[in-house]
Amino acid sequence: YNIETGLKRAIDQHEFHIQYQPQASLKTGKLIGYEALLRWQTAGQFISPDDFIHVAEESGQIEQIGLWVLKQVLSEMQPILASDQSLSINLSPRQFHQNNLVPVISNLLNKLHFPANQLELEITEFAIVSNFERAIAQISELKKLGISIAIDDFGTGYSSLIRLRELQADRLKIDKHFINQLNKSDKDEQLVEYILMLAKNMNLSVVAEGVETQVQLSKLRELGCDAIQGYVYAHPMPIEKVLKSEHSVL
Ligand code: G
Ligand code: G
Ligand code: MN
Ligand code: NA
Repeated sequence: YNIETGLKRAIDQHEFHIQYQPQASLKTGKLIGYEALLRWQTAGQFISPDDFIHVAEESGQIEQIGLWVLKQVLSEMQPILASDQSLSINLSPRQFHQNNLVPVISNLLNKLHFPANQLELEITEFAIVSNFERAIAQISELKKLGISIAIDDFGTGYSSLIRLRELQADRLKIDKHFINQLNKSDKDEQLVEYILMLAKNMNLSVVAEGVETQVQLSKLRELGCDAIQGYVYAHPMPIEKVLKSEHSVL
């Protein structure tokens, strides 16, 4: 199966949909927002974004796909999202560095009446280090619109801590690899502790990703982490389920 060829038809054939994964505050235990996660089902099978995003990134198809995601997520969540909740959307490196990204997003927010201060864009460390000067400028423009910025997969991308300070990001998302190792590896526990200290020092809030167990949860609480996302709270779910669900408190 050729992914690039398949992707050419994916939008027109309605093969994409979005799932939403709830995030909870560790202070209040309450739902604070959702991350939008792209899903592709084609020829009867499910293909993971891990397997197609990089293909779309290299072929350039990501610009069109990314635009579809933005439109879809902002329009379907606009009537649903409560005013104290946030919505996070992933941007690939190429999409993030796209020239017209800021005006495109600005126009979409206006047209769809989506409040900019409830939108968070997730950018990987790689997108930042691949062109640091441009990343600073792009983030600064997005923030002028009122949008928040999260650094995704934090801890995997070797971004320099000093340079992190220049970025004006709002949140760090600790990669699930480190969370998975909590209570298995002392080194990873120290690393998580260190990331939390660093974040506090820079006034960044922290979300731990891929939290699966109560043990991880209480460890993160003890370490002062702000929020979590993971199967222990909720799995990614289709919009119909977001509409119907009454969210449990952690
Ligand atoms: O939800 P899942 O584990 O399948 O996601 C796998 C990876 O795909 C994650 O790293 C996630 O950031 C990425 N991803 C999911 N949806 C999107 C999207 O809409 N755009 C981009 N660029 N990446 C996405
Ligand atoms: O964008 P990012 O790389 O952060 O994507 C998060 C990924 O983690 C998504 O693919 C999502 O489906 C996945 N995920 C969410 N919660 C859990 C969890 O508790 N455990 C594991 N293993 N994966 C998770
Ligand atoms: Mn993400
Ligand atoms: Na991540």
